[in-house]
Amino acid sequence: MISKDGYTFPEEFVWGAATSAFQIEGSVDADNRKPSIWDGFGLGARDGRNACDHFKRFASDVALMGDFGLQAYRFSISWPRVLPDGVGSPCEAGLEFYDRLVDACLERNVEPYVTLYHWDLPIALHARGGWFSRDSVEWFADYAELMVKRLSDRVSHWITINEPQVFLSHGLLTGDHAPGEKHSLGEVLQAGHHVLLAHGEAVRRIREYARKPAIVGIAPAGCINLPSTLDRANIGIARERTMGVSRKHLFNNVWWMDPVFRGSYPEQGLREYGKQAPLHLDSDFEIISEPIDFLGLNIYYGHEVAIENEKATETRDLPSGHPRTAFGWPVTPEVLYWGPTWIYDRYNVPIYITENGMSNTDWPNVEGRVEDPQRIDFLKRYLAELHKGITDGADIRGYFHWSFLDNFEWDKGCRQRFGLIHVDFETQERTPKSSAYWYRNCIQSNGYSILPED
Ligand code: GCO
Repeated sequence: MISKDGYTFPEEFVWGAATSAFQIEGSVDADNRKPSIWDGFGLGARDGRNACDHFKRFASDVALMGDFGLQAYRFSISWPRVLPDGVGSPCEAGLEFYDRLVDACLERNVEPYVTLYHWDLPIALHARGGWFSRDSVEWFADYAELMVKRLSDRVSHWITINEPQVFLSHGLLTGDHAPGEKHSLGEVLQAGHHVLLAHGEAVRRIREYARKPAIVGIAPAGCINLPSTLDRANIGIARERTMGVSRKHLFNNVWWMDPVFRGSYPEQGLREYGKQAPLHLDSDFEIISEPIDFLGLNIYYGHEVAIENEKATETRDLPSGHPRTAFGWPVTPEVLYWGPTWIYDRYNVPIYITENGMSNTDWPNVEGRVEDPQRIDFLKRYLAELHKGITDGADIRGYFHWSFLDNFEWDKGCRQRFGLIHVDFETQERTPKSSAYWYRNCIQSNGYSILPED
């Protein structure tokens, strides 16, 4: 139990919330915006067209962020809104939208954290090979340069790429996300190499063109394995799995972080992937490992690992009554202790939790209020574990709750509600949930209020 005396998060700790362009903006046909790979894919063609109508309602949404005390807001730029063809002539109206969004944030003392790529690849670039083409490196770097030149007099914090593991795996291996293709692991790892190169080139452009000192990061999302008991052997195997590569999938941490922070793919990963490993030039890693300032971690839940009969087993099936979110994800608060702790120990770079949250079956009650005690309990438990990680030495600089608004959850449409603010997608009415009031107190007390009531 955390003692109340002197309990705080670090003085400069940043409390925020996160969204992404395609999940909230809507107005997919505004001005000269052209489609992304998500516009015509699955529920993107229906629920993504309006989403939260944020393109039109951004001013009142940012006012809500200010009312609820957010210190920072992580949002992404819609690449096809500012560069309809992905490259070439920018769309001035699209750029002006982000000018106005950033200005609204600054007016409410909400620090903007800008993600450059949150999955909405312009369809025109997909048609030219997308991430499979090594040209994607220059396409993305030119886009990054455009945005830094436009916003860096007011924006200091930049995140290049959100979750390469997820958009590459779901989009190009299993096909349940846009563009809905099924390629070989080797082909997708080659595309992943181009994504890492694009990250590095973008970092170089940010450093070259930023009009005030830029603080740059990347936000991968790998699997965190959890020890089923706290004995050394189980902790050891959980750490080994969390910091290792499985040839079965892309959802690991080190394959995507080692090139950025250590300048090479991990040896164990090269052995695991074998012939599937991407072709690359040695000079590639000079680009990919262009120094950055922080590592964003998107962490929601973990899988337990145990040693049984001297063999590590992934005990996926927690007890059937174990708390789960509306998505069916297990509530595993300790993931915010073990994940940042092990990852910080390997890379020793400042960490932001750039996403953490839960989907819930929220709706307004007969009095018109949206009560979400589960999300409040979720926050108390996860933040207590995060605090323990900080106390044990991990340099964790901030926490962005996913998400500020209920929004479009990719292949699930708008059914999975992650917001602190409820959105009625028919009327677009916003209703702060009880968790939004709780989170405001948490921010105002720099975390003190997460402590269990006496
Ligand atoms: C992700 C994405 C978000 C999701 C969120 C809930 O982590 O998958 O960054 O866009 O909406 O995580 O699944």
